[in-house]
Amino acid sequence: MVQVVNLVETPGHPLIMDSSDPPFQETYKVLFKKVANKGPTAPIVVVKERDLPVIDLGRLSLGEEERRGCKLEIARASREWGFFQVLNHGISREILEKMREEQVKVFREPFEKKSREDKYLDFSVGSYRWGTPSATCLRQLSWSEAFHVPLSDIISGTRRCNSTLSSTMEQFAGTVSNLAQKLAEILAEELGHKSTFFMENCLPSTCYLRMNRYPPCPISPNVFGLMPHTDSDFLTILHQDEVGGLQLVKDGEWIAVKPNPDALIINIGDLFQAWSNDVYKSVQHRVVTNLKRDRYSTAYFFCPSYDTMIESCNRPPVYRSFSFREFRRQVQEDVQTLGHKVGLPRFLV
Ligand SMILES: O=C(O)CCC(=O)C(=O)O
Repeated sequence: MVQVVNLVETPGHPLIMDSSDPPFQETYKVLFKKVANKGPTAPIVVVKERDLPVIDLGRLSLGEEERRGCKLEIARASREWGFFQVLNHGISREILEKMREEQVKVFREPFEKKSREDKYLDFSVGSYRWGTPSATCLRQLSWSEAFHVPLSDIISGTRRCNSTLSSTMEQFAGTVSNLAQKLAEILAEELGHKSTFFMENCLPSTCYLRMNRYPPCPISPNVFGLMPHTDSDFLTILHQDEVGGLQLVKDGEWIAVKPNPDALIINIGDLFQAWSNDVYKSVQHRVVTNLKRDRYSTAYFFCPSYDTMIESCNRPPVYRSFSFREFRRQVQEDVQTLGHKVGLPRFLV
C-alpha cells in the first residue's frame, strides 16, 4: 500500500498514513501549526466510563407484566439519559458482521476512489464526508470519514446501486427500521399517544444510514473523532465496535460509553425531543480518537419525509411547529454562518 509521510510530527510518533486515509494533516495543517505554536492545549476533560441503561427487548414478547416493565424502562431511559442500550434487538449477528465487513472493505479503498462516491458507488453526491470543511480551530475538526447515505439511494424499487455493499446496507436497514418503528411507537404510547404518525411519516426511504470510520489519530488525544452534537432525527440506532470512544453528557458531565458487543445503542434525536415537548432528551454526544486503532460504527437515523410537520404532542408547546425541511435548512445555515448547529433553541415558542 502507498504510504505518505505527513507534515506535522510529534516526538515518538512518526506520522504515517496510508492511501485510504483522507489527507487530514495536509488539509488542516494550518490548524495543527496554530496548536503547535501555542504549546500544549487544555486536554479534553478525562471522563468516567459508565454503563448505559441496558434494556432486554426480549421482554416485549413475554407476558403483560414483563412487556409493561420493558416499555417503562425504555421511556425512563429516554427521559433521564436520552441514550440506552438494547439486547435481543432482533438484528442478527450475521447481518451486523456482514455490514461491518462491507464497511471495512469500502473504507479500505483509496481515498481518491471514495471521494468519487457518485461514480464509484452510485450514492448521491455528498454522501462521502471527511473532516470538517468549516473548522477554524482544532476543536472544530472531526478526525473521521463517513458515508452518509439516504436510504432512497439503495432501497429496492428505486435502487441506483448494485453492489454487495448496497444490498447489505439494504438488508441491515430493513431490519433496523423495524426496530426503530417499534421503539418510536412505544415512546409515543408511553406519552399517552397511540399514534400512526411514525408509520405514516418515517418510511425506510426517508431515513439515512451513516457508516463511520475513525482512523487512528497520531496528532493528539485532543482531536475529536466526531465533534459534540445532537442528532437531527427522531431516534438513532448505533452499532459500534469494541474500540470505544463514544461519550455523552449525563447530568452536565461527559461520560464514556463502555462498548457492549451484544448491544445496540439507541439515542433520542432533536425531533423526538420537540414532539415529546421536552419529555425525551436529545443529548450531546461526541467521539474521541484513538492513537493506534481504527474504530468503526454504523448509525441508522430514523427520519420523517421533509414535508412532515413536527408538532408537540402536549400543550402548551415548548416549540413552535416546524417541518423537517425547515429544521434541516436552519441547521445547515447555522453551520455555514456560525460554524456550529444551534438546533432546537431556534424553534422555541
Ligand atoms: O460513532 C459513534 O459512536 C457515534 C456516531 C454519531 O454520533 C453519528 O454518526 O452521528
